[in-house]
Amino acid sequence: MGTLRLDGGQVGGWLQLPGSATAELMGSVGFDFVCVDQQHGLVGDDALLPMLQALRATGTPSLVRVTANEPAAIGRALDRGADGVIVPLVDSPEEADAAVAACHHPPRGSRSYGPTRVNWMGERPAPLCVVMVETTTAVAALPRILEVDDIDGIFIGPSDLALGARLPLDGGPEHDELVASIIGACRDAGIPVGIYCASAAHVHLYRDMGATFTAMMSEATMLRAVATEHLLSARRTGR
Ligand code: 3PY
Ligand code: MG
Repeated sequence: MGTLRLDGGQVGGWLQLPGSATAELMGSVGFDFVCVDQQHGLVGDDALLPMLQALRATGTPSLVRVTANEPAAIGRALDRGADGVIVPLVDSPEEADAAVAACHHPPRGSRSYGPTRVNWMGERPAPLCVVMVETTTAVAALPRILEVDDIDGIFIGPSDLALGARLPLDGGPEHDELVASIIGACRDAGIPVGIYCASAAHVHLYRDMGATFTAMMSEATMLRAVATEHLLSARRTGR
């Protein structure tokens, strides 16, 4: 079983469709981790458990992007055996501290003790708490967010960031500058920093800016792109 690390150029996969078979398939590809997205993906709590089991069977560490910065959502993902969580829309040090607290039992945090599955999974490292910076409010608060104890990583949401900053969704120089400033601040603070990538080219772009980890677009996006490409190619007249 691989250990979840986010500080050394890791490239992750992203799952939005419920199903243990696609989770197992993506786990078999060799990603450094795979994130199951409960915020914008279609994965409810009942589908989450078999997906985490499938990822574990392939030896791939798992992250879950939870629905919201709420202790119940974070606790349910961790009780099902996620190696860490990505918490969306964290705007302040107080919200970041609440996310960290929800990941850890007392004395560090306030996570409730209920080791149902975790009981038979054996000894494991403490779960990682990754908070998302994806609003202009969060960018303004970033220096103070980075001072919160026990944050294991920052994850940038490029689309929400663009919407909030009134920038084009497909990026551009101003968006690049904004992302580079977030990455630079995280690197200066010694905190792993990652970003969601719409293509392999974006992985290279953001890695060159200093991102320590990246997550590639979801299996749903990949499937649709490849299906469309094959259909267009099949319908093309001539060869
Ligand atoms: C964003 O781009 O806002 C994201 O949350 C990516 O998953
Ligand atoms: Mg987002």
